[in-house]
Amino acid sequence: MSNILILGGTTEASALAAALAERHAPAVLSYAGRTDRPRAQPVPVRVGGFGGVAGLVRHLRDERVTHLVDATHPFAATMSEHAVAAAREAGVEHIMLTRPSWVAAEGDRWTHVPDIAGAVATLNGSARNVMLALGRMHVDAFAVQPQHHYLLRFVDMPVVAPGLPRHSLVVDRGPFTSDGDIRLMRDHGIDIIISKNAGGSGAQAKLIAARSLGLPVVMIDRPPCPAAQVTHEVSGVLEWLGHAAERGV
Ligand code: 3Y8
Ligand code: NAP
Repeated sequence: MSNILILGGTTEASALAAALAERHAPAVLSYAGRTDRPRAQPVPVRVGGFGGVAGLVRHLRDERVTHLVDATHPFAATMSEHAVAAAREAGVEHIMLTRPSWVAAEGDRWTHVPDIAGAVATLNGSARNVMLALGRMHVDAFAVQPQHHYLLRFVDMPVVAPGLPRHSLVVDRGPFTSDGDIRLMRDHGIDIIISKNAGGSGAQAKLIAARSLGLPVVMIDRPPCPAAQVTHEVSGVLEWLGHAAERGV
């Protein structure tokens, strides 16, 4: 009998949890605890770090986990590395459920940079209205470019005010819509967007909005992904679990 631990925090993780709940497969979804009110799930949820690789190994053993699904965000690189190492040490099956990187389409004006520092460097020069659609964790890196007016979008109201002298803050959680993001960009006179190459549909609206407004996007490429079995579909996880065979899906 499989006992599944999903490392969550993405649209795909939530979709997998729903599919497993439908099949009454024993599964727990794990959040780091970064947001105040994470989305409710149709399977039991645990919140908080494990305490590094050793902590995750202990958790896998104590909870008798048989299958570990890393469905975290492509930029959650530390969690993904820990998952591979801990699954190997604990002798637990492991797969990554992730989404393909976004690829620039006709009409996109993207500049690729390798990381946050690369994105900061593209903002040298005179003041602009920048949509910094990276969430909360990397805002301070942009303090070396204080000349711009930044539009920030956080999931929760921050306890400490963001360390950028000129900024507007929107508190909202995705998935977002392109109409909503077009309105937001027009209201704030945005002339450049900074984005992570998250992939998926939940954060894609801003790219569609940028394309229709003819705005440039600085696209931060993903950190390297650990060597592991990977699927881009929930069905790929169900097959890996052997559910597809059972239910003929
Ligand atoms: C805590 C769980 C679901 C999952 C929904 C997806 C889509 C909406 C779009 C923009 C980009 C950003 C951010 C974003 C999106 C989905 C997905 C996604 C981007 C929640 C969630 C958790 C988090 C953590 C949060 C980060 C932040 C990043 C905001 C829940 C809502 C910018 C990533 O304040 C903080 O510390 C927040 C940090 C990591 C990145 C950052 O650096 O700030 N996500 N987001 C998870 C946990 O505790 O384990 O609260 O329900 C999940 C989702 N956010 O089930 O519907 O699948 O990607 N999340 C990015 O893509 O750049 C917003 O504004 O355009
Ligand atoms: P990270 O930098 O890769 O991980 C840092 C530490 O956070 C991990 O070592 C682990 O702590 C803990 N952690 C991360 N994800 C966890 C999970 N799902 N369950 C339990 N502990 C977790 O991770 P991150 O980038 O901060 O992402 C945190 C969460 O936000 C993840 O669920 C991710 O899917 C979600 N998210 C992140 C982004 C993003 O842009 N980074 C975007 C959307 C959603 P211990 O070492 O103590 O075990």
